[in-house]
Amino acid sequence: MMRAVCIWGLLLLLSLSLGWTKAQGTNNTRPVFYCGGDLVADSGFIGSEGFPSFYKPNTKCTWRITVPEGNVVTLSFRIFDLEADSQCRYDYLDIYNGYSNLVQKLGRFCGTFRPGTQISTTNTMTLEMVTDGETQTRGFLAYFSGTKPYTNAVMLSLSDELTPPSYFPMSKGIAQTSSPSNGSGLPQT
Ligand SMILES: [Ca+2]
Repeated sequence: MMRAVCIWGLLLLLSLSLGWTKAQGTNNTRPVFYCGGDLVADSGFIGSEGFPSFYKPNTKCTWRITVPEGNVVTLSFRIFDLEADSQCRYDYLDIYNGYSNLVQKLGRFCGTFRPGTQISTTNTMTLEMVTDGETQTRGFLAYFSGTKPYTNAVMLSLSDELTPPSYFPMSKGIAQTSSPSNGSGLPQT
């Protein structure tokens, strides 16, 4: 009887300590960014190795994003800071429309100008970051999410409609004719 109690006590202690260590592991909310990897999720953050610390020289990191089947990958950059060059010859980030670097390239990016939102046509997207031996900066931080293809189409067409047409300037003349001018010349005494 005494032995049974001891075993149960031991098991309880064991499960508590296991639960505690597990909680410690998951409580760490700040994500750690590695050089490449497979990201399979509905959504999440992706960043250059060691972000927000400076990235490393002479590296080539490849990330593959996979969102649920039937969705497309929408990638929006929060921070972008790679060594600047007009032709992105030194450090750059390539984004591919699929699960490898052999498919259509959506773009090559470098410098500090934040790229626009990247959207794939399937549920996968590949990012490849290459750095040379000199000059490192902060790198990038982006948020990816799986979205329905038609949602993106609606959003894009909406944003087109909301953009005011540039061929219709708001001239000052129109504003002046609409301002009230009645009562002028008639003193209220
Ligand atoms: Ca560099």
